Amino acid sequence: MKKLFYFLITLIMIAGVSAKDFSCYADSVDTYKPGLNNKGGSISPDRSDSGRALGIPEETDSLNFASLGFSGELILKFDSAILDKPGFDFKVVETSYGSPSCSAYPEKVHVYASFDKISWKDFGVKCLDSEFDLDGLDKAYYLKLVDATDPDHFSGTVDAYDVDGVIAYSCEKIPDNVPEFSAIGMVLAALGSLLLFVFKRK
Ligand SMILES: [Ca+2]
Ligand SMILES: [Ca+2]
Ligand SMILES: [Ca+2]
Repeated sequence: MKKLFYFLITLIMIAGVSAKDFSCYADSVDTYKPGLNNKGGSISPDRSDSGRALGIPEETDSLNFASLGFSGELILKFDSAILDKPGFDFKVVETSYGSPSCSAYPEKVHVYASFDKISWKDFGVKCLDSEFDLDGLDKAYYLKLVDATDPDHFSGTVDAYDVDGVIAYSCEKIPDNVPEFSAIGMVLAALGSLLLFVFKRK
């Protein structure tokens, strides 16, 4: 009976600290090589701050993005890898004011993912906000976004695909880091500890 009780307490505590999937966002900029605008000029500083592609995408009509410029490139690094789970694994969020359709405003990006920044999985070209499935690539620490916008589709001065940020739907834990506890997990762990304490006092 005593052994069974200890076993149950252990189970509760394991359930309490077991890792839970969590979403994450790009942590750092590895490479930013902005292209030019469609008139051959440089992208203005307020539209080429690559740090604006990091963290939680704001998803607002504001200067929340880094423009790629035509044929420009951005490599984003994740401290904890994006994992391949069933279905889509990450979403690239683009900023175009008023959220136009792709046919109305065809800003496009060629997306690649990599575990080691040496070998890249190619996801092809997508338009505006787009979701991606790692589809067999177990995990990815790097995403490479290369502008693939056709300047002939635009009048006025434009600077191609604007990266607000990336949402990874499931990320691995960082080794030697503080584990992420789910709220219910923390309650279970506390309950397990309390039971252990009370039982031991008897
Ligand atoms: Ca997947
Ligand atoms: Ca845009
Ligand atoms: Ca942003």
